[in-house]
Amino acid sequence: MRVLFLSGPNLNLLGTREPAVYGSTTLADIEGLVRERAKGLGAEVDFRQSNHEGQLVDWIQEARGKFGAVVINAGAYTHTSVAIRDAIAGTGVPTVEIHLSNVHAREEFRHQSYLSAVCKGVILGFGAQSYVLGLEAAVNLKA
Ligand code: CA2
Repeated sequence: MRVLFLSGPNLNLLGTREPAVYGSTTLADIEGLVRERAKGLGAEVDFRQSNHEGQLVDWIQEARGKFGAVVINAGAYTHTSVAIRDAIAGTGVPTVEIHLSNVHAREEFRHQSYLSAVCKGVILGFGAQSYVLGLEAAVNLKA
């Protein structure tokens, strides 16, 4: 299966700031972990990051017919973006929502996700492993 990984705003800063919240692993390190696991699962992975909401929407739309699943950490857009929610719902590509941190143990404004209701499921709170678990969930999705 081909799986598209999308990471949203500021996740390019991982490993460089706020290590107490997000750890010291960089997004490139996480991509390496995901690619290693993908080999074992026989999955093909495309790994992208953008700080721009519209770019994420474009990539979700383009996933239709090209990827079997999307795994998305939309970052702060999780809590604000009707546009990303509509893109996930509109394209119909099965999507797994992931987060590094346990957003429910954090500020109230992070407790709401506009995406969860249109995703197959949600994985959160496991740091870099959330991405690997997201891949495992994606390859095991039943249509
Ligand atoms: O826990 C997650 O994965 C989040 O999606 C991360 C987002 C946050 O807004 C969500 O509520 C939960 C923030 C990503 C920003 O990452 C940074 C990394 C290093 C330094 C600054 C920001």
